[in-house]
Amino acid sequence: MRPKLPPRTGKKALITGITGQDGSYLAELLLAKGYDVYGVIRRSSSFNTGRIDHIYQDPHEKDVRLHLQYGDLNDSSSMNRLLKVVRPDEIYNLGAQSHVKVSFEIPEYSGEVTGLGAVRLLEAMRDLDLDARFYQASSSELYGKVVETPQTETTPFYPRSPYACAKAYAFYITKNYRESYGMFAVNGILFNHESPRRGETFVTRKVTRAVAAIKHGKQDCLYLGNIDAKRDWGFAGDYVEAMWLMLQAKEPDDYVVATNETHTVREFCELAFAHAGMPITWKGTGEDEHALGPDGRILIRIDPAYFRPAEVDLLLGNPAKAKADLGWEPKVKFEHLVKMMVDSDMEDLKG
Ligand code: NDP
Ligand code: GDR
Repeated sequence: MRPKLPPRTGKKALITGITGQDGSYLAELLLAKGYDVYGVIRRSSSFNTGRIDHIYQDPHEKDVRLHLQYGDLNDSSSMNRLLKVVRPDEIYNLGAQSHVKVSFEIPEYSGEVTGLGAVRLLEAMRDLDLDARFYQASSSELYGKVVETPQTETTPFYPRSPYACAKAYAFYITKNYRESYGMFAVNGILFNHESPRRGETFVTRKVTRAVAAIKHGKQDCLYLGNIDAKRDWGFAGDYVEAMWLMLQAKEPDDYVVATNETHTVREFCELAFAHAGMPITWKGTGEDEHALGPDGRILIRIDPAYFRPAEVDLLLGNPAKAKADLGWEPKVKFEHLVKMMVDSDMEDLKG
């Protein structure tokens, strides 16, 4: 059942990427704060609203707070029209071709959506003289090749993929519009954040889904790429609060949002399989490395097809500035996150 909503605040937020992992958590958060939420959705040949179905409201109902509108970040006229009609107080630009590996296959398209998408919104705001606050979903992928750790707001960027190059453009154009036109436009430099709603082809969810499928006898083996990559993994539900806090601040600024803890993909697998009662042991090296389950079966193998042309080896973020200025801190710890995702995938498979 849909949660009961508080009285309206009169505030309107527009979210691009509402059908994605973060968009769905952010929409829940804003509805619970009494916002009217306008979500941009894309036409698709099959339903793509699975993550927001639980908060969907029939437009014929009374007191509708969640409004879904067709649009596309590649179509400036649709962005212009939406901003003109809605005139939101806050804009959260979460829409993106967000898969790093896939961006090597479709670099130009990734640049269009993930990079130029931001300037289409900012220009629409300028054209309409819209006094809205703008949040850009920037990424720890900007740091790319390791220059220093932990990474902070002052660490130089070194993008390592077409996705990260596009995000670098979006980061700087957001900052540039803030400095050029005095807009309240900010970047959240968010490190990896996961949840049971994480896309199925990102490594964490790929692992937890495989754990559940292997446990239920529906899959034999999981194939992975670089298991030595290190990531600073947090919980998406915590991170959308940081997005909102950034737009409530007195002054616009850019913030790192992270846990200040890093783990390898290998460690993620160990925890996830162990939580499902299948502790693993690693054998072999390089591309022949594999993980054995408690009964000696091979549960994980390496497939070089998942390696990237250029890898980001180590991400570790220091969120001290977000804590000091916004009072933001992550609540969910790594071990809890892994268990939450495994439990959810186990439950799904039972269903
Ligand atoms: P998802 O991949 O789950 O969601 C991406 C969203 O963007 C979907 O709603 C998708 O729509 C939408 N989208 C894709 N292309 C377009 C387009 N051309 N026009 C409009 N919308 C489009 O991403 P996350 O929720 O994980 O991430 C949200 C944002 O934060 C992204 O910008 C991502 O790059 C960034 N980010 C994510 C991090 C993470 O760890 N999750 C960390 C740092 C930054 P559809 O459902 O129709 O495909
Ligand atoms: P990332 O997330 O590239 O950090 O981008 P992803 O989960 O795809 O990869 C994390 C690390 O795991 C390694 N890896 C694999 N990755 C995938 N997807 N599939 C595999 O089989 C696999 N095996 C090993 C990768 O090489 C990588 O090192 C995510 C996205 O959400 C971006 O949009 C966001 O900006 C960043 O996080 C922060």
